Amino acid sequence: MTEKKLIQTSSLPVPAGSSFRISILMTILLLPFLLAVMKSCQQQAAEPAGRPDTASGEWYDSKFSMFIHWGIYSLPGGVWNGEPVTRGYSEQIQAHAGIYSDVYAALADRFDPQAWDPDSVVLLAKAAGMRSVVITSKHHDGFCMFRSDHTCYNVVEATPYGRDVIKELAEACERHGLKFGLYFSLIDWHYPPAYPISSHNADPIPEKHHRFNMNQVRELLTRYGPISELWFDMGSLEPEQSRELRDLVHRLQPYCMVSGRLGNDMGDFTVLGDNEVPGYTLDTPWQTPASMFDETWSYRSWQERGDTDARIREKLEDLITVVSRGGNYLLNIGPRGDGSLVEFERDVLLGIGQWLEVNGEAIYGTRPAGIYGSPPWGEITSSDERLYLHLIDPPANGMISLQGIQGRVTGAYMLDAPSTAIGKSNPGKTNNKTGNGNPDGTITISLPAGEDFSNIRVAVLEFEDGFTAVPENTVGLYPFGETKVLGPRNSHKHYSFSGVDYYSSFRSIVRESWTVDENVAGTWRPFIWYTDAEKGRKIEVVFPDGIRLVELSGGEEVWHHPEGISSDVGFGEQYINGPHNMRIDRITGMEGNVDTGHLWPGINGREWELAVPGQDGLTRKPAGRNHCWYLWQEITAGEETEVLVSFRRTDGVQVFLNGNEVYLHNNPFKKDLVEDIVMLPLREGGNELLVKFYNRFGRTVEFSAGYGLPQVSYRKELDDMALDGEYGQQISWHLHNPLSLHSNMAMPNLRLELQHIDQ
Ligand code: H79
Repeated sequence: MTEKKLIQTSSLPVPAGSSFRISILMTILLLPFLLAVMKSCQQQAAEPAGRPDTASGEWYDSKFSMFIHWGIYSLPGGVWNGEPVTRGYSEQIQAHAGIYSDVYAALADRFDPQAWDPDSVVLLAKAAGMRSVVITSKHHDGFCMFRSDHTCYNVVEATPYGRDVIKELAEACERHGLKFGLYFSLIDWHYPPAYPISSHNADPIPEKHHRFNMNQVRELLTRYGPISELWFDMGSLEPEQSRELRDLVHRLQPYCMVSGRLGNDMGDFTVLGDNEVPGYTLDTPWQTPASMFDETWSYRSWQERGDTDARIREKLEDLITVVSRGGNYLLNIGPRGDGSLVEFERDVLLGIGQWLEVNGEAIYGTRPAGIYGSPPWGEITSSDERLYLHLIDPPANGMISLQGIQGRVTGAYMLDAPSTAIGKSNPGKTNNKTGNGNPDGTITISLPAGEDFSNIRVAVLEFEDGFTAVPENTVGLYPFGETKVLGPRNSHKHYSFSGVDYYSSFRSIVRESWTVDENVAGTWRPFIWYTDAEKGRKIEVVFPDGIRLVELSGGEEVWHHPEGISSDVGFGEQYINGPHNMRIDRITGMEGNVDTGHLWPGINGREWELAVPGQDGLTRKPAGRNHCWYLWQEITAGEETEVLVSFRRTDGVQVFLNGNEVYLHNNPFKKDLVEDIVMLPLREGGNELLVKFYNRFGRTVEFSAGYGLPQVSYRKELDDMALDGEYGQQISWHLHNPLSLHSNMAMPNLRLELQHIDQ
């Protein structure tokens, strides 16, 4: 089943209705930041080879590539014994039609694709505006489209065709100036030491199979010239296996980008779900793999293809949306078993190519605009001096207003007709929200009247000296007498996509930042606050005047409930509900705001029951893989206060307080039991706690939400921070030497207190 989701920006602890905006400066600063983190991660790794900055930079800028699913499964094309196989993808027909392995392998005897022409495939990719081609070197069926010394189940030795498909396509890419990448399945239905076929394709990889994969990856990276990306897929590897494969690729080809489907956050770029278009911007290199049809990746003869123009439009919108959130779009074709291309797919690619021919400037090399969420009329990409407004659904009156953009617009025109000026009003740049001119940073444009906007067109805004997208959730430091607190409730979150394997991946927080909404100057004394959840870890606190490397230890103890927690907080019964088949970061029918009222009296027909914990406080419930249990509790507070809760659990936890997500984390090291300590900001009166406990690898979920832990935070002074009065000054923090670029910070209770020092 292909997922096709526009995930709503999940509820964050901010006032309802506010939309975040982040500074474009942040976005511009982003790439060097993540490259630096990448570097520091690699310094930590055992392997000496690092990923040169240019590799991820070029990869990040390329935006659009061709994916090809082609193998011996293309011969039956989704038909077995004369019947269409409707279950599963056609590249997995062996599993879904229940074909004996010797019968399936005999397909190779018939593989003689005389219509395959690598040059015309590469030229099609080029005409589509794609910057690289990524082909299946080996899919789950284990059949290799390259010559291998480690199995003769390969195109050169086992087919009448007898030619090395990977080699010839690599050469064609080289000839026509496109980059070349390889898909490689980590599972294998033909290799006896591997796990047998399962329904989910995410089994562990036995050691012997892992060695086999290592050997084949070595072949792929030493025989076919430069490989731009190695697209590992599926399986569920141990952290050490993922690391070993990643290090092998880095050592053999320092410029090759590794896909996140390798698991355990070992990818150089992270890969979202198939066809998943996220509703949020990610701050690390990422990609959406997209199939032409939801039902299959490889050729399916009986596929209903529908209207070409509608498909062009759909894929173009996804390309634009992915790019506006910082990602790359990898769009698939599935050639026939004889090597010919499907005309429909070719036409779709050519249609996208035509659009890019005119509008490519708004795609290649661009960055997200730094405006959080999407405007109602489309998407925005940016370069240093320009904003590109992709008009997917422009308003009938042609009036578009952009809020929160600071900068002087010196030109506005349609990208497909640069001589047509667009009406604009922009009172000019201001550096101070209390200053003159354009206090809200509002820019209004009126699109040329009487023109056709039924196809996606791009309006360009040109700025003199660039622009700043002013975040809406800025923090103010006036008046100086008050203590200011920066924390998760007023931060801007920087996301990646993290996980142990395909099924356990979720939106991770890799950095938090705050933008000062005034051009203030002066000196502040900063105090970092942390709890036992963060104790012992190291963070980098980035102030405008430099970075502080902070070890979270020592400092003064501050007790939150000196009279005892139950003196001012009341805890209701804990109710539980489950099991539900639910991914780690999804909530039944409630993407976006979680109104727990919807959960009563039951969830999907299951009633709530009282939690009955064992001696150790843990509730144990049977749960299949990817199943979860919910816990609900009412907490009443005499006044606004904070309580520290200890959550013990197995593979994942997602915490909502009063409908807002306050915490989400997985189990990166596959421990038997993980403890998270989360500070809940309670409001006066009733509060609703809803927690989702997720199982990935076990047979039960074990969980508790307890309040018996010491209600203490630690407050530690940092070196003074100086602000120089520039507009848009930023403060941020991230982990020092994280396991990887994508690792969840999982530090929900960090706070920064700022006290102004009178000079
Ligand atoms: O190569 C493509 C897929 O064949 C491969 N990844 C992409 C790029 C892939 N293998 N497994 N999965 C993706 C995830 C498995 C999804 C499943 Fe189902 C959904 C397994 C069971 C439900 C749909 C129906 C696919 C198989 C049966």
